[in-house]
Amino acid sequence: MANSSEHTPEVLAPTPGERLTNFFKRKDVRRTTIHFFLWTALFVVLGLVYYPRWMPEIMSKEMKSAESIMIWFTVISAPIAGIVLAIASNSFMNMHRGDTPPEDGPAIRTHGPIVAIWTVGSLVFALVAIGWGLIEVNSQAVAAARDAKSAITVEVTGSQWLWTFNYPAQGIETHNLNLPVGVPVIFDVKSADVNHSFWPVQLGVKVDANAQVTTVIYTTPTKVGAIDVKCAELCGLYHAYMETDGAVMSQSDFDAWVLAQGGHKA
Ligand SMILES: [Cu+2]
Repeated sequence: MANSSEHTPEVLAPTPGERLTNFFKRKDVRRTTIHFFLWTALFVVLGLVYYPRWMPEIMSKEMKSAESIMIWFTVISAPIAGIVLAIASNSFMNMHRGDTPPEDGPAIRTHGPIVAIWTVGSLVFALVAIGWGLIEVNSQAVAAARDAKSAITVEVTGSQWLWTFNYPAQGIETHNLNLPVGVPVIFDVKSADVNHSFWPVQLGVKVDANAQVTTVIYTTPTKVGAIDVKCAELCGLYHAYMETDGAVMSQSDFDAWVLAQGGHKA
């Protein structure tokens, strides 16, 4: 009697390479891949070319660093947005063309290598962001210690819904944040009531304003120009209106402004 296996056609499982080749032969996959490259290119161009134009004016080293990380994270995350938008846009066009949806493949949430790639990838992103931040904060602290003698101190108080700036060495208190260019500034930040967050936008620093503890941030304005000061912590009904403005100006303009406020040279 012949072995029964001789009569049963053997079905060979495709190798991983063949599976991948077959996958990219599918019309929907090829279309989605083209969409993926288009979307990714768009976000890379947005990040590298348009982001710097849309960002607020860079008026300190800290703001330059903040801009750099935003640009690079836009570029790094472009392929991720590319995948999601490619699937969405191709599905939308399929619907428009009246194509039937392709057969659903096996679920990938239990696929070891894919889970490993996205877990490690996310971890690397998070570690880069944390490392970048720690290096930047540490370099600020080092610079603050180095420049403490020449620095100007501004005591910032947030209250519902107003910013108040006290310049102890100059003996003035105002609601507009004016600073001399090129002089390191130490902001001692606190709150008179609820939690706020002090954010002089163009200077690229931001810190919580708490009632119980004074927080300190440090920057050196590098450019003359207008600055916006906002609150970046939801603090009640008029949080959105808790903003003021100010300017980075030449030392002589700053001295004249201090005198006009009734203060004196430090
Ligand atoms: Cu607020």
